[in-house]
Amino acid sequence: MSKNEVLLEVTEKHLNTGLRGIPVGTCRTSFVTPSEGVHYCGYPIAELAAFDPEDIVYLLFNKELPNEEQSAAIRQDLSNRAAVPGDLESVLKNLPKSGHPMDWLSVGIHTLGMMETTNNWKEDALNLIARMPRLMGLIFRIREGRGENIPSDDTSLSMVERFVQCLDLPNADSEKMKKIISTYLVLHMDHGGGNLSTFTGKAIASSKATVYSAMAGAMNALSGPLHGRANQSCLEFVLKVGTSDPAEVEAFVRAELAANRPIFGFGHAVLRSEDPRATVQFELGSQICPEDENFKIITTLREVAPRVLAENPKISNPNANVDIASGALLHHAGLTDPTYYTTFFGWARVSGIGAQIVDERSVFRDGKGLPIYRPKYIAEGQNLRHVE
Ligand code: AMX
Repeated sequence: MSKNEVLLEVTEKHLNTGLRGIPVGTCRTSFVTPSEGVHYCGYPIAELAAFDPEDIVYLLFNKELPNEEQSAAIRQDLSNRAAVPGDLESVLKNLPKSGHPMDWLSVGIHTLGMMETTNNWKEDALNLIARMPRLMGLIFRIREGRGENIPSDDTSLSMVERFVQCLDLPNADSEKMKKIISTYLVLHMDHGGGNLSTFTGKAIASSKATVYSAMAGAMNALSGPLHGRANQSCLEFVLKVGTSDPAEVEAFVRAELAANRPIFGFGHAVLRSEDPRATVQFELGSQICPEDENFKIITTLREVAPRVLAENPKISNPNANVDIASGALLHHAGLTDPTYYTTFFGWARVSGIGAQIVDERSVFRDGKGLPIYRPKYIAEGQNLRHVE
Protein backbone atom coordinates (compact mmCIF):
# COMPACT_ATOMS: atom_id res chain seq x y z
CA MET A 1 0.00 0.00 0.00
CA SER A 2 1.36 3.46 -0.85
CA LYS A 3 1.61 5.91 2.06
CA ASN A 4 -1.20 8.18 0.94
CA GLU A 5 -3.71 5.52 -0.06
CA VAL A 6 -6.85 5.35 2.09
CA LEU A 7 -7.14 1.88 3.52
CA LEU A 8 -10.63 0.44 3.63
CA GLU A 9 -9.96 -3.06 4.84
CA VAL A 10 -7.69 -3.98 7.73
CA THR A 11 -5.93 -7.30 7.32
CA GLU A 12 -3.29 -9.14 9.34
CA LYS A 13 -0.44 -7.37 7.59
CA HIS A 14 -1.65 -4.04 8.98
CA LEU A 15 -1.34 -5.17 12.59
CA ASN A 16 1.54 -3.86 14.71
CA THR A 17 2.33 -1.10 12.21
CA GLY A 18 1.54 1.85 14.49
CA LEU A 19 -1.89 2.41 12.85
CA ARG A 20 -0.04 3.82 9.82
CA GLY A 21 -2.44 4.65 7.01
CA ILE A 22 -5.43 3.19 8.86
CA PRO A 23 -8.29 5.71 8.85
CA VAL A 24 -9.76 6.22 12.30
CA GLY A 25 -11.68 9.46 12.11
CA THR A 26 -12.21 12.83 10.48
CA CYS A 27 -10.54 16.16 11.11
CA ARG A 28 -12.12 19.62 10.68
CA THR A 29 -9.05 21.74 11.35
CA SER A 30 -6.31 20.69 8.92
CA PHE A 31 -5.01 18.23 6.34
CA VAL A 32 -1.66 17.65 4.62
CA THR A 33 -1.09 17.22 0.89
CA PRO A 34 2.12 15.97 -0.77
CA SER A 35 2.61 19.20 -2.75
CA GLU A 36 1.31 22.08 -0.60
CA GLY A 37 1.84 20.60 2.84
CA VAL A 38 -0.46 21.46 5.68
CA HIS A 39 -3.71 23.39 5.12
CA TYR A 40 -5.67 24.91 7.99
CA CYS A 41 -9.42 24.72 7.33
CA GLY A 42 -8.69 24.59 3.59
CA TYR A 43 -6.11 27.38 3.43
CA PRO A 44 -2.59 26.33 2.33
CA ILE A 45 -0.20 27.23 5.13
CA ALA A 46 1.84 29.55 2.90
CA GLU A 47 -1.23 31.85 2.67
CA LEU A 48 -1.56 32.03 6.45
CA ALA A 49 2.06 32.55 7.51
CA ALA A 50 1.81 36.34 7.85
CA PHE A 51 -1.32 36.30 10.06
CA ASP A 52 -1.06 36.87 13.79
CA PRO A 53 -1.40 33.73 15.97
CA GLU A 54 -4.66 35.05 17.49
CA ASP A 55 -6.31 35.08 14.04
CA ILE A 56 -5.23 31.50 13.40
CA VAL A 57 -6.60 30.44 16.79
CA TYR A 58 -9.90 31.94 15.61
CA LEU A 59 -9.62 30.03 12.31
CA LEU A 60 -8.97 26.68 13.99
CA PHE A 61 -11.87 27.07 16.40
CA ASN A 62 -14.37 28.68 13.99
CA LYS A 63 -13.25 27.16 10.65
CA GLU A 64 -13.16 30.57 8.98
CA LEU A 65 -10.75 33.49 9.06
CA PRO A 66 -11.94 36.37 11.25
CA ASN A 67 -13.09 39.68 9.83
CA GLU A 68 -11.73 42.82 11.46
CA GLU A 69 -14.33 42.82 14.22
CA GLN A 70 -13.92 39.13 14.96
CA SER A 71 -10.15 39.54 14.97
CA ALA A 72 -10.42 42.28 17.61
CA ALA A 73 -12.90 40.16 19.58
CA ILE A 74 -10.68 37.05 19.74
CA ARG A 75 -7.74 39.19 20.92
CA GLN A 76 -9.93 40.70 23.65
CA ASP A 77 -11.30 37.29 24.59
CA LEU A 78 -7.80 35.79 24.92
CA SER A 79 -6.67 38.82 26.94
CA ASN A 80 -9.64 38.38 29.28
CA ARG A 81 -8.68 34.74 29.86
CA ALA A 82 -4.92 35.30 30.19
CA ALA A 83 -4.47 35.83 33.94
CA VAL A 84 -3.05 32.70 35.58
CA PRO A 85 -5.42 31.83 38.45
CA GLY A 86 -2.80 30.83 41.03
CA ASP A 87 0.85 30.86 42.03
CA LEU A 88 2.38 29.08 39.04
CA GLU A 89 5.79 30.60 39.76
CA SER A 90 6.16 28.81 43.12
CA VAL A 91 5.34 25.44 41.57
CA LEU A 92 7.85 25.92 38.73
CA LYS A 93 10.51 27.14 41.16
CA ASN A 94 10.41 23.74 42.87
CA LEU A 95 10.96 21.66 39.73
CA PRO A 96 14.38 20.10 39.12
CA LYS A 97 16.35 22.31 36.74
CA SER A 98 17.87 19.17 35.26
CA GLY A 99 14.43 18.24 33.88
CA HIS A 100 13.89 18.72 30.14
CA PRO A 101 11.89 21.88 29.27
CA MET A 102 9.21 19.65 27.72
CA ASP A 103 8.72 17.96 31.10
CA TRP A 104 8.36 21.42 32.64
CA LEU A 105 5.82 22.30 29.99
CA SER A 106 3.78 19.20 30.72
CA VAL A 107 3.90 19.81 34.49
CA GLY A 108 3.06 23.48 33.92
CA ILE A 109 -0.04 22.61 31.90
CA HIS A 110 -1.14 20.12 34.55
CA THR A 111 -0.61 22.79 37.20
CA LEU A 112 -2.78 25.27 35.31
CA GLY A 113 -5.49 22.58 35.21
CA MET A 114 -5.24 22.03 38.96
CA MET A 115 -5.64 25.77 39.51
CA GLU A 116 -8.82 26.05 37.45
CA THR A 117 -10.83 23.69 35.27
CA THR A 118 -14.27 24.70 34.06
CA ASN A 119 -15.06 21.26 32.54
CA ASN A 120 -16.33 23.02 29.43
CA TRP A 121 -14.14 21.78 26.56
CA LYS A 122 -13.99 25.05 24.64
CA GLU A 123 -13.63 27.27 27.70
CA ASP A 124 -10.76 25.18 29.02
CA ALA A 125 -9.03 24.99 25.63
CA LEU A 126 -9.19 28.76 25.13
CA ASN A 127 -8.16 29.47 28.73
CA LEU A 128 -5.13 27.25 28.29
CA ILE A 129 -4.18 28.89 24.97
CA ALA A 130 -4.43 32.31 26.64
CA ARG A 131 -2.23 31.24 29.57
CA MET A 132 0.50 29.53 27.52
CA PRO A 133 2.59 32.69 26.91
CA ARG A 134 2.99 33.26 30.65
CA LEU A 135 3.77 29.59 31.30
CA MET A 136 6.37 29.61 28.50
CA GLY A 137 8.02 32.80 29.75
CA LEU A 138 8.14 31.53 33.34
CA ILE A 139 9.67 28.20 32.27
CA PHE A 140 12.54 30.00 30.53
CA ARG A 141 13.17 32.49 33.30
CA ILE A 142 12.97 30.09 36.22
CA ARG A 143 14.94 27.27 34.56
CA GLU A 144 17.67 29.72 33.62
CA GLY A 145 18.00 31.12 37.14
CA ARG A 146 16.28 34.44 36.36
CA GLY A 147 13.28 33.69 38.54
CA GLU A 148 13.42 36.88 40.62
CA ASN A 149 11.67 40.18 39.79
CA ILE A 150 9.65 38.73 36.93
CA PRO A 151 7.47 41.53 35.51
CA SER A 152 3.74 41.02 36.05
CA ASP A 153 1.79 39.84 33.03
CA ASP A 154 0.37 42.71 30.94
CA THR A 155 -2.63 40.84 29.62
CA SER A 156 -3.56 43.66 27.25
CA LEU A 157 -0.62 42.68 25.04
CA SER A 158 -0.69 40.09 22.25
CA MET A 159 0.24 36.49 23.10
CA VAL A 160 3.73 36.79 21.59
CA GLU A 161 4.33 40.19 23.22
CA ARG A 162 3.40 38.73 26.61
CA PHE A 163 5.95 35.94 26.20
CA VAL A 164 8.68 38.35 25.08
CA GLN A 165 7.88 40.72 27.94
CA CYS A 166 8.04 37.94 30.53
CA LEU A 167 11.24 36.55 29.00
CA ASP A 168 12.91 39.99 29.07
CA LEU A 169 16.05 38.58 27.46
CA PRO A 170 19.00 40.94 27.85
CA ASN A 171 20.43 42.23 24.53
CA ALA A 172 17.76 40.55 22.40
CA ASP A 173 16.16 42.38 19.48
CA SER A 174 12.58 42.03 20.67
CA GLU A 175 11.03 43.10 17.35
CA LYS A 176 12.86 40.34 15.46
CA MET A 177 12.05 37.89 18.21
CA LYS A 178 8.34 38.72 18.00
CA LYS A 179 8.30 38.25 14.23
CA ILE A 180 10.19 34.94 14.38
CA ILE A 181 8.03 33.51 17.19
CA SER A 182 4.79 34.74 15.67
CA THR A 183 5.60 33.05 12.35
CA TYR A 184 6.81 29.93 14.13
CA LEU A 185 3.55 29.64 16.09
CA VAL A 186 1.33 30.03 13.04
CA LEU A 187 3.32 27.46 11.05
CA HIS A 188 3.25 24.84 13.81
CA MET A 189 -0.30 25.13 15.19
CA ASP A 190 -1.83 22.06 13.55
CA HIS A 191 -0.87 19.14 11.32
CA GLY A 192 -3.84 16.88 10.63
CA GLY A 193 -5.56 14.55 13.03
CA GLY A 194 -3.25 11.55 13.24
CA ASN A 195 0.15 12.87 14.32
CA LEU A 196 1.11 11.27 17.60
CA SER A 197 0.67 14.21 19.97
CA THR A 198 -2.69 15.23 18.52
CA PHE A 199 -3.92 11.65 18.47
CA THR A 200 -2.73 11.13 22.05
CA GLY A 201 -4.45 14.30 23.26
CA LYS A 202 -7.73 13.33 21.63
CA ALA A 203 -7.49 9.75 22.93
CA ILE A 204 -6.97 10.96 26.51
CA ALA A 205 -9.82 13.47 26.18
CA SER A 206 -12.09 10.64 24.98
CA SER A 207 -12.10 9.33 28.56
CA LYS A 208 -13.49 12.76 29.54
CA ALA A 209 -10.27 13.55 31.34
CA THR A 210 -9.80 17.33 31.30
CA VAL A 211 -8.36 19.39 28.45
CA TYR A 212 -5.37 20.02 30.73
CA SER A 213 -4.71 16.29 31.34
CA ALA A 214 -5.17 15.56 27.65
CA MET A 215 -2.81 18.38 26.65
CA ALA A 216 -0.15 17.40 29.18
CA GLY A 217 -0.26 13.88 27.70
CA ALA A 218 -0.06 15.30 24.19
CA MET A 219 3.05 17.26 25.21
CA ASN A 220 4.62 14.08 26.60
CA ALA A 221 4.05 12.43 23.21
CA LEU A 222 5.50 15.47 21.44
CA SER A 223 8.64 15.36 23.59
CA GLY A 224 9.97 12.18 21.98
CA PRO A 225 12.97 12.28 19.65
CA LEU A 226 10.96 10.77 16.79
CA HIS A 227 8.32 13.50 17.08
CA GLY A 228 8.72 17.08 18.32
CA ARG A 229 12.23 16.72 19.60
CA ALA A 230 13.45 16.48 15.97
CA ASN A 231 13.09 20.26 16.20
CA GLN A 232 15.87 20.38 18.80
CA SER A 233 18.00 17.77 16.98
CA CYS A 234 17.92 19.85 13.82
CA LEU A 235 19.70 22.87 15.26
CA GLU A 236 22.14 20.57 17.05
CA PHE A 237 22.83 19.08 13.60
CA VAL A 238 23.32 22.53 12.03
CA LEU A 239 25.76 23.49 14.78
CA LYS A 240 27.63 20.24 14.09
CA VAL A 241 27.90 21.06 10.35
CA GLY A 242 29.70 24.22 11.40
CA THR A 243 30.49 25.56 7.90
CA SER A 244 28.55 27.09 5.02
CA ASP A 245 31.16 26.18 2.41
CA PRO A 246 29.29 24.05 -0.16
CA ALA A 247 32.09 21.51 -0.70
CA GLU A 248 32.60 21.03 3.04
CA VAL A 249 28.87 20.75 3.65
CA GLU A 250 28.59 18.13 0.93
CA ALA A 251 31.48 16.14 2.43
CA PHE A 252 29.77 16.37 5.83
CA VAL A 253 26.42 15.18 4.47
CA ARG A 254 28.03 12.24 2.69
CA ALA A 255 29.98 11.27 5.83
CA GLU A 256 26.80 11.34 7.95
CA LEU A 257 24.97 9.14 5.46
CA ALA A 258 27.92 6.74 5.29
CA ALA A 259 27.75 6.50 9.09
CA ASN A 260 24.00 5.70 8.84
CA ARG A 261 22.98 8.94 10.51
CA PRO A 262 19.99 10.97 9.31
CA ILE A 263 20.37 14.30 7.56
CA PHE A 264 18.17 16.32 9.87
CA GLY A 265 15.79 18.82 8.33
CA PHE A 266 15.23 16.81 5.15
CA GLY A 267 12.60 14.26 4.21
CA HIS A 268 8.95 13.85 5.09
CA ALA A 269 6.42 11.08 5.54
CA VAL A 270 3.73 12.75 3.38
CA LEU A 271 5.20 15.76 1.54
CA ARG A 272 6.91 15.17 -1.77
CA SER A 273 8.39 18.64 -2.27
CA GLU A 274 9.98 21.24 0.03
CA ASP A 275 7.72 21.87 3.00
CA PRO A 276 6.11 25.32 2.46
CA ARG A 277 6.73 25.95 6.17
CA ALA A 278 10.46 25.65 5.42
CA THR A 279 10.10 27.95 2.39
CA VAL A 280 8.34 30.60 4.52
CA GLN A 281 11.07 30.46 7.17
CA PHE A 282 13.84 30.69 4.55
CA GLU A 283 12.13 33.81 3.17
CA LEU A 284 11.87 35.29 6.65
CA GLY A 285 15.53 34.51 7.38
CA SER A 286 16.70 36.08 4.14
CA GLN A 287 14.85 39.26 5.16
CA ILE A 288 15.98 39.51 8.76
CA CYS A 289 19.24 37.59 9.19
CA PRO A 290 20.91 36.76 5.84
CA GLU A 291 24.36 37.08 7.42
CA ASP A 292 23.66 34.88 10.43
CA GLU A 293 26.17 31.98 10.46
CA ASN A 294 23.56 29.29 11.09
CA PHE A 295 21.27 30.77 8.47
CA LYS A 296 24.13 30.59 5.98
CA ILE A 297 24.71 26.93 6.90
CA ILE A 298 21.06 25.98 6.36
CA THR A 299 21.01 27.91 3.09
CA THR A 300 23.93 25.81 1.84
CA LEU A 301 22.36 22.63 3.23
CA ARG A 302 19.18 23.46 1.33
CA GLU A 303 21.18 23.53 -1.92
CA VAL A 304 23.42 20.54 -1.24
CA ALA A 305 21.49 17.97 0.79
CA PRO A 306 18.53 17.36 -1.60
CA ARG A 307 20.96 16.63 -4.43
CA VAL A 308 22.91 14.13 -2.33
CA LEU A 309 19.82 12.52 -0.77
CA ALA A 310 18.19 12.15 -4.19
CA GLU A 311 20.98 9.75 -5.16
CA ASN A 312 19.28 7.22 -2.88
CA PRO A 313 16.09 6.08 -4.65
CA LYS A 314 14.45 4.79 -1.47
CA ILE A 315 14.27 8.33 -0.01
CA SER A 316 10.79 9.51 -1.03
CA ASN A 317 11.43 13.21 -0.46
CA PRO A 318 14.98 14.61 -0.37
CA ASN A 319 13.78 18.20 0.20
CA ALA A 320 13.84 20.44 3.27
CA ASN A 321 11.25 19.92 5.99
CA VAL A 322 9.88 22.41 8.55
CA ASP A 323 12.60 21.74 11.08
CA ILE A 324 15.55 22.83 8.91
CA ALA A 325 15.08 26.54 9.46
CA SER A 326 13.14 27.09 12.68
CA GLY A 327 16.10 26.43 14.98
CA ALA A 328 18.41 28.79 13.10
CA LEU A 329 15.78 31.55 13.34
CA LEU A 330 15.09 31.01 17.03
CA HIS A 331 18.84 30.98 17.65
CA HIS A 332 19.18 34.27 15.81
CA ALA A 333 16.40 35.73 17.97
CA GLY A 334 18.60 35.10 21.02
CA LEU A 335 17.05 31.76 22.00
CA THR A 336 20.32 29.89 21.70
CA ASP A 337 19.62 26.73 23.72
CA PRO A 338 18.03 24.11 21.41
CA THR A 339 16.70 22.07 24.34
CA TYR A 340 13.88 24.66 24.54
CA TYR A 341 12.82 24.46 20.90
CA THR A 342 10.23 21.72 21.28
CA THR A 343 8.43 23.84 23.87
CA PHE A 344 7.67 26.38 21.11
CA PHE A 345 6.32 23.51 19.03
CA GLY A 346 4.20 22.47 22.01
CA TRP A 347 3.00 26.02 22.64
CA ALA A 348 1.86 26.26 19.01
CA ARG A 349 0.20 22.84 18.99
CA VAL A 350 -1.94 23.61 22.05
CA SER A 351 -4.17 25.58 19.65
CA GLY A 352 -4.58 22.83 17.03
CA ILE A 353 -4.92 20.03 19.55
CA GLY A 354 -7.30 22.13 21.65
CA ALA A 355 -9.52 22.83 18.62
CA GLN A 356 -9.49 19.16 17.62
CA ILE A 357 -10.40 18.05 21.15
CA VAL A 358 -13.32 20.50 21.14
CA ASP A 359 -14.51 19.07 17.79
CA GLU A 360 -14.22 15.45 18.93
CA ARG A 361 -15.83 16.08 22.30
CA SER A 362 -18.59 18.51 21.46
CA VAL A 363 -19.23 18.65 17.70
CA PHE A 364 -18.96 15.16 16.19
CA ARG A 365 -21.87 12.69 16.40
CA ASP A 366 -24.36 15.58 16.49
CA GLY A 367 -22.67 17.14 19.49
CA LYS A 368 -22.53 13.96 21.55
CA GLY A 369 -18.81 13.50 20.92
CA LEU A 370 -16.85 10.39 20.03
CA PRO A 371 -16.99 7.38 22.35
CA ILE A 372 -13.91 6.49 24.39
CA TYR A 373 -11.11 5.24 22.11
CA ARG A 374 -10.91 1.46 22.13
CA PRO A 375 -9.01 -0.09 19.21
CA LYS A 376 -8.95 -3.87 19.08
CA TYR A 377 -5.87 -5.91 19.89
CA ILE A 378 -5.60 -9.59 18.96
CA ALA A 379 -4.10 -11.96 21.50
CA GLU A 380 -0.74 -13.42 20.58
CA GLY A 381 1.84 -15.62 22.29
CA GLN A 382 -0.33 -16.22 25.36
CA ASN A 383 -1.85 -19.30 26.84
CA LEU A 384 -5.08 -19.34 24.83
CA ARG A 385 -6.45 -22.67 26.20
CA HIS A 386 -9.45 -20.98 27.76
CA VAL A 387 -10.47 -19.10 24.63
CA GLU A 388 -13.56 -20.65 23.05
N1 AMX B 1 18.45 11.30 6.01
C1 AMX B 1 18.79 10.01 5.94
N2 AMX B 1 17.96 9.02 5.57
C2 AMX B 1 16.71 9.38 5.22
C3 AMX B 1 16.29 10.71 5.22
C4 AMX B 1 17.19 11.70 5.64
N3 AMX B 1 16.88 12.98 5.73
N4 AMX B 1 14.99 10.76 4.83
C5 AMX B 1 14.62 9.49 4.59
N5 AMX B 1 15.65 8.65 4.84
C6 AMX B 1 15.64 7.19 4.75
C7 AMX B 1 14.68 6.66 5.82
O1 AMX B 1 15.33 6.52 7.07
C8 AMX B 1 14.30 5.31 5.24
O2 AMX B 1 15.35 4.40 5.47
P1 AMX B 1 15.05 2.85 5.77
O3 AMX B 1 14.32 2.34 4.59
O4 AMX B 1 16.41 2.28 5.96
O5 AMX B 1 14.20 2.83 7.02
C9 AMX B 1 14.25 5.60 3.74
O6 AMX B 1 15.07 6.77 3.53
C10 AMX B 1 12.87 5.89 3.20
O7 AMX B 1 12.29 6.90 3.98
P2 AMX B 1 11.07 7.78 3.45
O8 AMX B 1 9.99 6.85 3.02
O9 AMX B 1 11.59 8.73 2.44
O10 AMX B 1 10.67 8.64 4.72
P3 AMX B 1 9.99 8.18 6.10
O11 AMX B 1 8.53 8.47 5.99
O12 AMX B 1 10.36 6.78 6.48
O13 AMX B 1 10.68 9.14 7.14
C11 AMX B 1 11.45 11.19 8.09
C12 AMX B 1 10.41 10.53 7.17
C13 AMX B 1 11.11 12.65 8.25
C14 AMX B 1 11.42 10.50 9.48
C15 AMX B 1 12.85 11.01 7.44
O14 AMX B 1 12.88 11.70 6.21
C16 AMX B 1 13.99 11.49 8.33
O15 AMX B 1 14.46 10.72 9.17
N6 AMX B 1 14.47 12.75 8.16
C17 AMX B 1 15.56 13.28 8.94
C18 AMX B 1 15.12 13.62 10.34
C19 AMX B 1 14.23 14.86 10.34
O16 AMX B 1 14.49 15.86 9.70
N7 AMX B 1 13.16 14.78 11.11
C20 AMX B 1 12.21 15.88 11.16
C21 AMX B 1 10.91 15.49 10.54
C22 AMX B 1 10.06 16.70 10.43
C23 AMX B 1 8.64 16.41 10.27
O17 AMX B 1 8.22 15.39 9.74
N8 AMX B 1 7.83 17.27 10.81
